[in-house]
Amino acid sequence: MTVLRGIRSPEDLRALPADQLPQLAEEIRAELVEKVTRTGGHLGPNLGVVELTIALHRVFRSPHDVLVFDTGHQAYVHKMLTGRLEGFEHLRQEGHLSGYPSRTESEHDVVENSHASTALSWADGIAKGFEQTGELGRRHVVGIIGDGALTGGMAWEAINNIAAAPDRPVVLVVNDNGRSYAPTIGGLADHLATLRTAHSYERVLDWGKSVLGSTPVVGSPIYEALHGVKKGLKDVLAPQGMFEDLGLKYIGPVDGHDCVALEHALTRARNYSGPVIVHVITEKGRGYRPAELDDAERFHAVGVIDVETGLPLKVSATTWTNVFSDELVAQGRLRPDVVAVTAAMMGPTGLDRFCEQYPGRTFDVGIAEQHAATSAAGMAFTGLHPVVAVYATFINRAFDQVLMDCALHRAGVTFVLDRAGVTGDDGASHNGMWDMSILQVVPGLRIAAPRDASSLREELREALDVDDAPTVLRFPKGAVGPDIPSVERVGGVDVLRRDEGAGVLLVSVGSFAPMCLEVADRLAQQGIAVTVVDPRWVAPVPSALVDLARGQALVVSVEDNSRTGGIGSSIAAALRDADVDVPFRDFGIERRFLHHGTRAAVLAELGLTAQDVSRAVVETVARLDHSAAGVREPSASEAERSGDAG
Ligand SMILES: Cc1ncc(C[n+]2csc(CCOP(=O)(O)OP(=O)(O)O)c2C)c(N)n1
Repeated sequence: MTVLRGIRSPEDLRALPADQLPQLAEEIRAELVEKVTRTGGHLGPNLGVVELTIALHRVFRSPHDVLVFDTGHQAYVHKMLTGRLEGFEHLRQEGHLSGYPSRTESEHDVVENSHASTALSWADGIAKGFEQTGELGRRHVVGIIGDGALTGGMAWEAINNIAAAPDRPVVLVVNDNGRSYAPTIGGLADHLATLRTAHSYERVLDWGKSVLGSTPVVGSPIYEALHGVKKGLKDVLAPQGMFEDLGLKYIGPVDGHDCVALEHALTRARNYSGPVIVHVITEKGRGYRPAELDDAERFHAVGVIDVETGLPLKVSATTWTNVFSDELVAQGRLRPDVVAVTAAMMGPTGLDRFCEQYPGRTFDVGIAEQHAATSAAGMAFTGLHPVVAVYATFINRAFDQVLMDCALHRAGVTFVLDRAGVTGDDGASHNGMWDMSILQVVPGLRIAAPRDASSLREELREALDVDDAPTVLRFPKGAVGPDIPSVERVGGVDVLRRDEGAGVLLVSVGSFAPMCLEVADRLAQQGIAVTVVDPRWVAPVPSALVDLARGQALVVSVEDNSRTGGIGSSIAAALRDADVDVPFRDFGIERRFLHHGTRAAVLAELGLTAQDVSRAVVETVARLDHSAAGVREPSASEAERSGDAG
C-alpha cells in the first residue's frame, strides 16, 4: 500500500512518522498530476501547497481547529487528506467531488465561497465567535491566503481588525508563490518580495543540514541552536516587516516545501497568544515539469491536457474571449483613449493581447474589482475610455462602485463580463447569473448581450462610443458558434426570424439565439407562428421591442440570468407600462445556487433547453387558445400529458 492510500483522515496523517512525509508529498503530486490532467481543474496552485497542507493538518486538528482556505481552488490536497482521495476520479463532475471546498462533502470544509480575499474575515469572525463561546484557546482558527488574494481590499479590512485585538489568537498563513494567475503586482507584492529575498539568514538551516548530513530533529538542541543563530541574523538583517508594524507577529519566511520547517513555524504560530502571520514561500506547479518549465499561468487552471507535454488534448475553437480580445486590440489602434483594466485576470479575460500591443494603456490592479471600477471612473474623468474586463460573477464585488462612482458620475466605462450565464463545472459561486439583475437597477447603465462573434464586435464598438454612462457587454464561456444573420433591424432590435401572422414573439437574450431559433422551428411544426428577436442592447428594454410585442398572442423571453430581476422581468414591466396587454412567459434561472456539473447538464436541469422551452410554450399557447374560446383551462395533469413539442 502506498503512504497516501493509508491516509483516510488527518489522524492517520498525524500518526505518520516524519520521515515518510517526503514520500507522501511525492505521491500526492503524482496523484494530482494524473487525475487533474484527465478531469481538468486547478493544477498549479495545488502542486504548490502539498507540504503546506500536510503540515497544516499535522499541526492543527481539523475540524476541531478551523482551516479556512481563501478562494478554495487550492484545497485539493486538503480533500485528499480528509478522506476524499477516490473522489478525484470524477473531480468537478455532476454528483461528484466539487472543485472547491464544500460543506456537504466534509466537516473539514468550512468556506465554499470561491471569490477571493474573504478567508481572513472568516477567520476573524470565527475567532470572535469562539471567544464568545469560550472555545478560543482550545480551538485554533487558521486562514490560508495566497499573495494574489492578499491584494484584495477585504483581506486588508480583515487584517486591520485582526491586528486590533492583540489578545485574540488567529493564524494567518500567507501562501506566497509570487503569482495570482500571472505574477502578483503592486506595492504589497514588492513588499513580500523584499521580505522573501532579504531573509537570506533562512539559509542557516540549510547550511546546518548540509553540515550534519541530515535535517536536524525539530526541538533538538542543534535545531534550537541553529534557530537561535537564524533569529540573531534576522534581527540584524530583516527590514521592518509591514505586518509587524501593523501589530501582527510575523513568522517567516518559511520554505513551503520543507515539511520540518513548516511544522516548526506552524507550531510556533499555534502556540502564540495573539494574531500571527506565517509567511510561507511556495512554488506554483512544483513537481510537474511542464508547469515548472513552461508559462506557469497556463497551469493555474487546466482543461484536459496531455500529461507528458501539458498541452490541451482538444483543439481549441475560437472562444468569445478570443473575439473580444481581437476587437479590443483593433479598437485600441483606432482609439488612443481606450485603456484596459483587469483584476488579476489578464490572460483569462483576453486582455493579454491588448497588453502586448499597448502595455502603457493596460492596468492589472490585482484582485481588486472594486478598485478597478472606481479607478476606471477616475480615468474616464480625464477623457479616457476604460474597458474593465472581469468574469461576470466577480462584478458582484463592484456593484456599489459601478453605481456610485461610474453611473452617478456619468463615467463612460465599459464593463466586459466574460463567463456570463451558467459556467457549470466550477460550481455555485462561479456562475455568472446575477449580473443583469444587479446592474439593471443602475440608472443610465446599458447592457448588451451579443449573440455571436459579429454582434460582439459591433456591440463593443457601440459601447466604446458611449462616453456619458457605463456600458456592459456580457457573453458566456467557451466556443463561439457561427454568426446568426438577422432578417431585419427594427429600432436597434435584430429580427432573426419572422413568420406571417400573430403568434409568439420570442425574445432571445445573447448566446441563447441558436436555442431560440430551434424553439421556433419546433413551434412552427406545431403550427405556431413565431417571430424571434435579439434586442442586442437588452437593458433598458428597447421601445422597439414593446412595439413588436403589440398584437402578438404571447411574448416569451429566454435568458441565462436569474429570473429575479432579469431581462424577462424588465420586459414584463415595460409591456405593462405601455399598456401592451399580451400574455408573457419568461425563462431564466431559478433563484437558487446551482450544483456543479457541465453547462449542458445544468441548463437541462433548469429546463433551459430547446425541448423544454418549446414544450412549455406549446402548453401555454394551448391554454390561451382554450381560454380565448371560452373553454375551461386544462388541469395540470392534462397539461402534463400534452406531450413534447418537438
Ligand atoms: C474576487 C475574485 N476575483 C478573481 C478571482 C479569480 N481568481 C481565482 S484564483 C486567482 C489567483 C489567486 O492567486 P493567489 O491567491 O496567490 O493563489 P494561488 O493560485 O497563487 O495559489 C484569481 C485571480 C476570484 N477567485 N475572486
